[in-house]
Amino acid sequence: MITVHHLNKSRSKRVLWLLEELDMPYEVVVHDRDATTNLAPDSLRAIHPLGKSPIIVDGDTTLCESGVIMEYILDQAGQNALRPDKDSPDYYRYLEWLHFAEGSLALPVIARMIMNMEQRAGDQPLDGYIAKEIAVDFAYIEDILSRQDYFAGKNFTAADIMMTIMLEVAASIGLLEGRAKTLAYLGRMQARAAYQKAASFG
Ligand SMILES: N[C@@H](CCC(=O)N[C@@H](CS)C(=O)NCC(=O)O)C(=O)O
Repeated sequence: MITVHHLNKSRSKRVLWLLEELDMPYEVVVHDRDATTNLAPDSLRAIHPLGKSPIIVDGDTTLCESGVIMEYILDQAGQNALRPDKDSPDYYRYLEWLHFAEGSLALPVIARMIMNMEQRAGDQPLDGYIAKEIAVDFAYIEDILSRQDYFAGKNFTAADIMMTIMLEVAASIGLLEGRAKTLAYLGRMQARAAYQKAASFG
């Protein structure tokens, strides 16, 4: 059985959400962020040298990186639920969004969040880079969601789970203001029963 090492308020909600959507059995070990630094505790480093969440353990396999973990779980599920068939025209669109969440969107969103916390908004050249990335990325996302219900097309996929968690962070620092389609999409995702079960772990 898969063990999910879950850090509160973190990307491991993606993994719990996916397992809930697939109705797969799993165990959860909860790790709490350090109250002062907000970083992961040493208990996560004991599982994997990077000490970051999510981490899963399944028998002899220990994996980090949420996108890879999503693919691993979908392979274990042994069906093409929650990702398009490989010969579908939506397949590479699905992979694009699955990777976009961490490969493109995470850096400007997380950097902006940290700069806001440290009251360093406006520091150049980083702030200029972040502002440009955020403007381009969220205009693109709003356009896609004005034309289709889900990132990979007509169906809900694991790419929606990857994207939603980063959109939540973006919403929490006001980056979705005025993005009506993106906000409506976020509300629909958060209303899913499997999302709510995952969110109940904190
Ligand atoms: N790209 C990685 C990012 C992992 C990551 O940065 N996780 C954060 C939580 S969202 C973390 O563990 N932070 C605590 C720390 O670095 O101490 C993924 O998608 O899994």
